[in-house]
Amino acid sequence: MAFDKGIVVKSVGGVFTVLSGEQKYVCYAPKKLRYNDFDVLVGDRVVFERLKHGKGVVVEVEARHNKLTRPEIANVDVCFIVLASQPQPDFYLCDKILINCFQEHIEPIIVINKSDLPCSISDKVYADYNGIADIVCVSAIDDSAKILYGYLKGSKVACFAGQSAVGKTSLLNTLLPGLQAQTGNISEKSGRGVHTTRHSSLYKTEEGFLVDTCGFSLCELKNIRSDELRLYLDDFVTVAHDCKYASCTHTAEPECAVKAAVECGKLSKSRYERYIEECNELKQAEKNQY
Ligand SMILES: Nc1nc2c(ncn2[C@@H]2O[C@H](COP(=O)(O)OP(=O)(O)O)[C@@H](O)[C@H]2O)c(=O)[nH]1
Ligand SMILES: [Mg+2]
Ligand SMILES: [Zn+2]
Repeated sequence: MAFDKGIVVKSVGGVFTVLSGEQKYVCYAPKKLRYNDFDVLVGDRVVFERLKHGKGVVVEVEARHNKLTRPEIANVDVCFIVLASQPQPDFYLCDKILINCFQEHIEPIIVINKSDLPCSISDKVYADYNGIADIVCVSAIDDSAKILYGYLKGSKVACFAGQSAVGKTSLLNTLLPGLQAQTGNISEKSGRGVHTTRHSSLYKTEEGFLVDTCGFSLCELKNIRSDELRLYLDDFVTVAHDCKYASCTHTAEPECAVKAAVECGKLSKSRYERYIEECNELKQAEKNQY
């Protein structure tokens, strides 16, 4: 028997396309691999038994380092958080995606798209996010977006996330010339509707892989408690060592190093204000649970 390793790039009705080297195999998975968490997902690294005629059987699913729910996809390494000067950036959403990336061990890259247009947001983006994530300026209508391939080196898997109309689909089309997904403002509202019924696939690029559906689940905060939110903001965590209380939430506590850093301009004030708002939002949601 011949065993090979590969990555699941497509899944439709229990048929998995596994890419191994340059070769694709049409694979099935025995039932025992297909219960709950062991279900085989796009993005899974698998061991499969090679059969004749390009077919195979998945025999093992490697441990996942994360799993997104919308789309259902395993082992996402990188998230391109797309912003543009048009439509006006939603930094609040950007923060949420960053928090989710931190929680899911995904490397966030802030992508300022539409840099062919007069751009007024890069100063603001650098002021808020410099040191938290890499920041790159690109345009989906020229070759500049190719710089994003660099983040996929080592067969990494990347998805796009961000508000509607910033150019996520356009960037995908630029980076995957064969894909030609629909651009515009087609029913992408909150990611429900058309897009959830579609199957997500991985597309191999010159370097790693791109997910063809945006990471909608990265746009909402889930499973994070208001008093733990502070632990998911990298820049706050570094400074918080000097807070008087180890459990300081940087709100009402005395001798708070985070608040001091905001006062003296070491931490972004607007980012702090959004943190407070997110905290309150989570607190409210916690209250509503009871
Ligand atoms: N000028 C310019 N327009 C862009 C760029 N990227 C996307 N657009 C336009 O912005 C609109 C929304 O793009 P789309 O890719 O559908 O955004 P999505 O909702 O984030 O997927 C479309 O009209 C695109 O043609 C860009 O880099 N430069
Ligand atoms: Mg789109
Ligand atoms: Zn504090």
